[in-house]
Amino acid sequence: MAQTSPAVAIIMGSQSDWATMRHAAETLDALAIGYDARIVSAHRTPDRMFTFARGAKAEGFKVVIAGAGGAAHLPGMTASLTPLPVFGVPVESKALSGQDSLLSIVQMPAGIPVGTLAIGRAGAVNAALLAAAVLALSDEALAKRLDAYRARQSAAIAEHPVKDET
Ligand code: RP5
Repeated sequence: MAQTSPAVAIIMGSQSDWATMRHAAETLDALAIGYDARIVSAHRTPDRMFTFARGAKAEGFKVVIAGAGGAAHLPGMTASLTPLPVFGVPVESKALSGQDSLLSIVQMPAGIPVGTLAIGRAGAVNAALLAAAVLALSDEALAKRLDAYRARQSAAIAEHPVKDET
C-alpha cells in the first residue's frame, strides 16, 4: 500500500524547543493527524531551512508549524519560501519570557503572512488545532474528530468550581 506523507511539518529552531513543540505533536496525535518533526534553524542551519521550505509542498506537507525562540526568524523565513500556510509558535525564551519570540514572529511586514499563536504551550496546542481546522476543510473524517475533540473538551469543564476548604 502506498505510504501517504504526513500532512503537517513541525519544525523548530533547536532541540530545546521540543519541550514546547511536543504539545503540538501530542495534539496532532490526539486527532490522528500525521506529522514529521524536524530541527531546522534559520541561523544555525540556513541551508537546511532553505531546502526544507523550498521542498515542503513537494514533500506532501499541507501545513507548517514553526516554533522558535529569541530572534525568531524561522517562521517568517520559512513562510517566504513556501506557499503553504505557516503557523508560528513563539517559544518562551529565558531572557525575555518569549516577548522577543512573539514580536519577532508576529510583526511580519505585509505580503508574507505567518499565523502567530500565543507564547509557549498554549500556542503549540493551538497551532496544531488550527492546522487541524485547515485540513478538516477537505477531510470529513477529520472534521468529525475535531468536533469530538471540542465536545470532549467542553464536557470536561465542570459547571461549578470545587470549593477550596482553606
Ligand atoms: C532559537 O534559539 C531556538 O528556536 C531556541 O528557541 C533558541 C535557543 O536555542 P538553544 O540555544 O537552546 O539551542 O534559534
